[in-house]
Amino acid sequence: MRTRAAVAVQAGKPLEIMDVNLDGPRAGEVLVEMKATGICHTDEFTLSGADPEGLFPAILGHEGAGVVVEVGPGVTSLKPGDHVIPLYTPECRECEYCLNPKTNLCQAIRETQGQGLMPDGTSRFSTLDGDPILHYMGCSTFSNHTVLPEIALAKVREDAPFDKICYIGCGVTTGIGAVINTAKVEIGSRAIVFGLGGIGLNVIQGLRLAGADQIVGVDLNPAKVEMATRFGMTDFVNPTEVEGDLVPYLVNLTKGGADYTFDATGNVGVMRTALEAAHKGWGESIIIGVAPAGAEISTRPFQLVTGRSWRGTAFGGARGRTDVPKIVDWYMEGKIEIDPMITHTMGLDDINKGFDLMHAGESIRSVVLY
Ligand code: NAD
Ligand code: AHE
Ligand code: ZN
Repeated sequence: MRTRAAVAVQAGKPLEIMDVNLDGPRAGEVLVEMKATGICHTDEFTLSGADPEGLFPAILGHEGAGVVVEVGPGVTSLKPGDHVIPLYTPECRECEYCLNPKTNLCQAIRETQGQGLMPDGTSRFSTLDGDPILHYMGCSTFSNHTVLPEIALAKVREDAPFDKICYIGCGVTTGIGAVINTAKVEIGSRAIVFGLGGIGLNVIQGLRLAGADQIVGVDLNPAKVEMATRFGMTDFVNPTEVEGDLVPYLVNLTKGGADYTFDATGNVGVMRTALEAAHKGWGESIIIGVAPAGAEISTRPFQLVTGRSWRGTAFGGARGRTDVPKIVDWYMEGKIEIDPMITHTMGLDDINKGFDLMHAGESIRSVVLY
């Protein structure tokens, strides 16, 4: 079939909106009509050329929601008409990783996914001239139609609005999951969240759900304060307004260091600050942010010797087919909020405006409506 997509033709260049060819679903695959997709900082990270796995030309986007149009041979858990959220972290329920309760990192299709290909090693997308276009994170939600493996789709309730639940495909689940699944934050904890964007605000929302007593937000952009306060931030720190080193300032503010700190910036200097602002003896620092090719983290080993731990999380530790439908329920039941964080919507033709708003620090989440 022919569909319309925003194609990343080259690193550092705006997306090009064009008609593309899309082959139908093969064995174990599903054709989905996208209804909405969020724009995550990771899309910008890959488009910028900073992603060591970044390949071009590709159709980016990994935060979508849509409807099943057709299923390939052997697909049993989905049928046309089902409402779905694509999963960049699939859940096959069979691999060594899925069978280990310590991780959500299903590896069943990770190798081909990282190469921009479907599990059989080929792409379903091509230009109208027949040149292949690569998939991205196994999702390619910046296309009106896309093909995904069955194991990379969560079936969700049909009364949930696509333009809001698409955000559960990455930002909401990553932020809340980092608190609940990865850190397992206890009631009464003190926490610091670095970066109050689309992910950090959901960490804050997760901390409030978990019953944290103190939720410190750190960001260079004071425009983020209002929204972060609305979601539960108790203290705001702008590093540019702190005299001297940020670490002792934060340690003092949290009465000895935070029980949990979260990096949602992708800046390795911030990651070090986050680790060192965690409480001596027991503080845990969780890395969420994705850092550019070649970047490395460092600290004095003494920081770990004296009881702090450094950890990371992908997709908030969530097992997508199991957990995503539950998070959609939480939203529909009013347990979590999404609507205020979706600050801008646009059509696919204007998708580059969403990236501009992100660069300018003016949006939390932009959502493309098909
Ligand atoms: P965003 O652009 O919406 O937000 C980033 C925020 O960080 C902004 O508010 C910005 O002002 C702030 N910031 C930047 N530099 C800072 C600094 N030095 N100190 C304090 N604040 C600073 O981005 P997002 O969509 O929220 O994504 C955040 C990070 O999380 C990105 O690196 C993204 O790639 C990553 N991410 C990771 C996962 C995962 O599964 N691990 C999932 C989604 C996103
Ligand atoms: N390709 C990058 C890493 C990118 C990365 O860490 N992606 C996160 C999801 S970010 C969503 O917005 C992730 O899930 N990582 C686990 C995985 O298997 O990719 C690089 O550095 O090579
Ligand atoms: Zn994302």
